Amino acid sequence: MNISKQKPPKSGRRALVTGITGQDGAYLTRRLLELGYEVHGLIRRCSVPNTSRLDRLIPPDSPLRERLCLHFGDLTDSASLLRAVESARPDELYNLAAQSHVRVSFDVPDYTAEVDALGVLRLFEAVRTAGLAEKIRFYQASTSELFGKVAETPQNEKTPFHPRSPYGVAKLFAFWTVLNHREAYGIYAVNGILFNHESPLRGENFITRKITLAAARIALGKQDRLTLGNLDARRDWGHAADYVEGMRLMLTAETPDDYVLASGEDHSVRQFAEIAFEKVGLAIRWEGKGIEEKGIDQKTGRVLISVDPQFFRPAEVDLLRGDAAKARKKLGWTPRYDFRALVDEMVRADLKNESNSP
Ligand code: NAP
Ligand code: F7E
Repeated sequence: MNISKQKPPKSGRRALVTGITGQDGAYLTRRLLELGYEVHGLIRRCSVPNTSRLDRLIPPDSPLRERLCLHFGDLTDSASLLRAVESARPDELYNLAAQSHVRVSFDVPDYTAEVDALGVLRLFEAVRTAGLAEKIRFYQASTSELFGKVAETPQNEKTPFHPRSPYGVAKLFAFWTVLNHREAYGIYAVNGILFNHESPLRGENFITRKITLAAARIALGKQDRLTLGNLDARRDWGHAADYVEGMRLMLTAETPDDYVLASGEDHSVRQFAEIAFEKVGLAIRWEGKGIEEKGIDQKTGRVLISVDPQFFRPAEVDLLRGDAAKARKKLGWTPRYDFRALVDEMVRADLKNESNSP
C-alpha cells in the first residue's frame, strides 16, 4: 500500500477519506475504488498495523490497491491535515474520523471534543487554506446520537436535537460547523445523520459485534458468558455497506443538504442477543429483572448472558428509530440488508473467524 508521498497513478475523481481504517472507511474505500476513484486516506501512526479492515475488504494483491494512497495525519494536528489535503487535492472529502464510542466519550470527553468537534473545524480550515473551498464536496459523519433524548419517534431531518453524551455534544458542534461553512463560504458540505450501522468489521466493543462475537465463542466452547449493560435500549440497526453508499449519493445531489439514513425499524439489545444466539443454535430464556436479569440456555439451564452495571452510561439514549424518506426520495437510496440478514452475516463471519483461530 502507498504510504504518503508516493502518489498513485492518476485516474478519475479523487477522494480523501479520514477514518479510512475504521469500519465505514473500509467499506467506503472499497466502493470508491470499484467506481474508479483515486482514494487518499488519513491514517494515524499506531504501534501495531491498523489496516486490517482495509486488508480484509481490499486484499493486498488486488489491483484496486494501485489507486489507494495513505497519508499519516491526525484530526488534532492541523498541519498534517493541510498536508494531506494539499497532497490529495480531492474532489470529495469524507470526514469519517472520530472517537466514535459513546460510552468511552464519558471517560475522555476533552479528547472526544478535540477530535469530533474541533477536528472538523481544522479540516475545513485546511480545505480553505488549500484553496479548495469552491471545488470540494465535503461529507461529515453526523449521527443519530444528536437526537439523544428524542423529541419524537421516528426521527427525521426536522427533529430537534438533544444530545446525551460528550460524543453527541461534540458531533453537534460538528453538525453546525458544516452548516456554517455552507452558509458563510458557500462550501458544498453535507451532514449524513446516520443511525447505527454495523457489519462483521464493527469494533468489538460496540453492542452488536460484542454479542455476535460472544455468541460464536460460546457456541465453540471458547467463552463461558457474555456480560452486557442496558438490555432495554432500542436501536435502528442497518448494514455499513448500505450506509456508505448513501454517503456517496449525498455528494451527487445538485445542492448540498442534510439527510437521515436509517432502516426505519428498532430492536432492543435483548432482541439482538436472542437472535444472534438462536443463529448459533442456542435458544435463550430470560429470567429476573434489572441487574439480576439473566439469559439462560433453554436446553441446559446454563447462564449465558448477565448484566453488569459497568456497561451502563451516565446518560442513556433509550430509543432511536429513523425516517429515511428524504434520502429514499431525493437520492434514490435503497438499503439491501434487513435486520435478520445483518445479524446473520455478522454471526456467520464471527463463527468462521473463531473456528479458524486458537
Ligand atoms: P470507527 O470504526 O470507530 O472508525 C473511526 C476512525 O476514525 C478510525 O479510522 C480511527 O483510526 C479514526 N480516528 C479516530 N481518532 C482519530 C484522530 N484523532 N485522527 C484521525 N483519525 C482518527 O467508526 P465507524 O463506525 O467507521 O464510524 C465512522 C464515522 O461515522 C465516525 O465519525 C462515527 O462517529 C460516525 N458514525 C458512526 C455510526 C455507526 O453506527 N457506525 C453512526 C453514525 C455516525 P484508528 O483505526 O487509528 O483508531
Ligand atoms: O450501544 C447498549 C448501550 O455502543 C448501543 C456508535 O457507532 O451508534 C453507535 O453508538 C446500545 C446503547 O452504540 C452494552 O447502552 C448495552 O444503548 O453499540 P453501542 P451507540 O452508543 O448507539 C451511533 C449512531 C454513533 O454515532 C456512534 O459512533 O447498546 N448496551 N450493553 C451496550 N453497549 C455497549 N457498547 N456495550 C455493552 O455491553
